[in-house]
Amino acid sequence: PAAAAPAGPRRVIANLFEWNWVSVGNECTSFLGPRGYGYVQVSPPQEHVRGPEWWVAYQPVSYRIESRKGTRAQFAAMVNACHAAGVKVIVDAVVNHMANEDKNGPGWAGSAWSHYNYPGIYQTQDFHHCGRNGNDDIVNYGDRYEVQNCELVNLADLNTGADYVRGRLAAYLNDLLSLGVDGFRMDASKHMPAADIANIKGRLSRSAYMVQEVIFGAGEPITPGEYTGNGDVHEFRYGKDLARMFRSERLAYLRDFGEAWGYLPTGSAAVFVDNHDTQRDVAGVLTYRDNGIYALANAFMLAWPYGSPTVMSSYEFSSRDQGPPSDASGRTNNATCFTGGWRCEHRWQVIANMVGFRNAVEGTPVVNWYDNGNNHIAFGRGSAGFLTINDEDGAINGRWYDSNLPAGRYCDVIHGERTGSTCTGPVITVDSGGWFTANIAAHDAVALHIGAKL
Ligand code: LM2
Ligand code: CA
Repeated sequence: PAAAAPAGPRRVIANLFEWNWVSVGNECTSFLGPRGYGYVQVSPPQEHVRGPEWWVAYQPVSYRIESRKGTRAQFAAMVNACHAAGVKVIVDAVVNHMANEDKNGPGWAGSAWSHYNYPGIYQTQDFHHCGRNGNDDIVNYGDRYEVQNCELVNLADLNTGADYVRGRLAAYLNDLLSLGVDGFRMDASKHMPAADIANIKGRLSRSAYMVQEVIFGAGEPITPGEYTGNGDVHEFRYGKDLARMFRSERLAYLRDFGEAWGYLPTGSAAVFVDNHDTQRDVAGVLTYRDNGIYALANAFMLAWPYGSPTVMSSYEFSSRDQGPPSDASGRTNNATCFTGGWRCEHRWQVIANMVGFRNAVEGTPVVNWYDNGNNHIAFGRGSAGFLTINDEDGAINGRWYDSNLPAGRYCDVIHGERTGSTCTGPVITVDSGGWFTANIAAHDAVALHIGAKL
C-alpha cells in the first residue's frame, strides 16, 4: 500500500485529461488521495458532438451529463469516490459556446441539434452574431469586442450578456454542484467579459472554486488581471518561461520567478508546466516527451511558492487531434497507467513525491537560495523542505547545502519512497547546523522534507 498521505493542506490539482469517470474514481481511491493530491480536474462532462478527436468535448450540444467518458451515474459515483478519498473535483466547464456545424448529426447521447439550434436549450437569438470577417469568426485579438462577441474557431458564441443564457449556464453548473462538484475550470474565459462570468457565478447555489482560462497575449486589450475578481486565473506565461529556462537559458534566473516576471499576483495564479492545449500547440513547452527534464520542471513548480500548481496527466499522441485510447464505439478506455497510451505523469515518482513536499512546506517562505550562476540551484522552504536541482551536463559531487532543516535522516524523495522509517532510495543526513552533502548526477535533483524524515 502507498505511504500515508503527508500532512498539510492539499492544494495540488491533478488534471486527468480525457480520463473516463470510472478510471478517475479508481485513481482518487488508489493514488490521488493516498499521495496527497487535493483536487482532480476532469474533462468536459456534458454531451458533445460525435467524432474520434479529443476536442469533441469542447463542442457541447446539450447539458446532459453523458459523454464518451461516461454516464451521469458514473460521473456521480466518481465524485463520491473522490470525496471519500479526500480529493475534490474540478470540472472543465464549456460555457462560452456550443457546437458548430462541422459535425452535424445527433450528439453523443442522441440529442438532436443543428447550428444555433439546440432544442429546449438555445435558439438563434441566444447567440452572438458579430457581423465581422464574413463568417463571424474571431480574427483580431487586438479588438476586445471581436474576441468576446465573435466566434472562436466557428463555435456558436453564446450571448452571455443575456439573462436567459446566464440562467441556463448557471443551471448547468448548479446541476454539477448538485452532484457534488467542488469547482470549475472556466473554458475560454477570455471570450466572455469578466462581468458575465461574475453574474453567472452569482447565480450558483453554493460557493465553488473557479479557475479561468485567460491566455496572456502581449499587447492584447483583454488581460488575465481583469478576471481575478471572479477567482483564480491561469498564468500561461509560467510554463512557457519555465521551459525556456530549462531548455536554453539558466535555472539561476528562477530565483525571483513569479510576480517579478510580470505575472499575476501569486494568490490568483493557477500554474502548470503544460496543459492539454499547450502540449499540442505551443512550441518549446515541456511535456511528458521530455521525460526526466519534465519531471524536474514539475519538481521545481511543486517546490516553488508561486501560484496553485496543476500536474498534467496525458495520453500519448502522434498527431494533434488524436483522441484518447477508445473502444470501437468511441467510449474512452479505462486508463491503465504506463500502458495502452496512458502516460500518467501524476504517478511519476518524482512528481507524486513532490506533491507530498508541497503539502509539507505549504505556507513557508523560500530560504537559503543558492545558484552557481548557471544551471545548479538550491533552496529551502522555511525549515520544512529543501530542493536542489543540478541541470548541468555533469555531476556535482561533494558539495554541502545549507538546508535549514532539523537535524536527522531524510529520504531523498526524488529517488526513493519513504514507508515508515525506511526509504527505497538514498538517505541523506542533515547535521545539527542544518547542513548536508550529496552527490548529484547531471540533470538530477535531491529533495528532502519533514514529511519524509526517517
Ligand atoms: C479552449 N479554451 O479556451 C480549450 O482549452 C481548447 O482546447 C478548445 O479548442 C477551445 N477553447 C474551444 O473550447 C479545442 C481544439 C480545437 C477544436 C475546438 C472545438 O483545440 O482544435 O476546434 O476544441 O472542438 C475544432 C477544429 C477547428 C474547427 C472547430 C469547430 O480543430 O478547426 O473550426 O473544431 O468545428 C472550424
Ligand atoms: Ca463569447
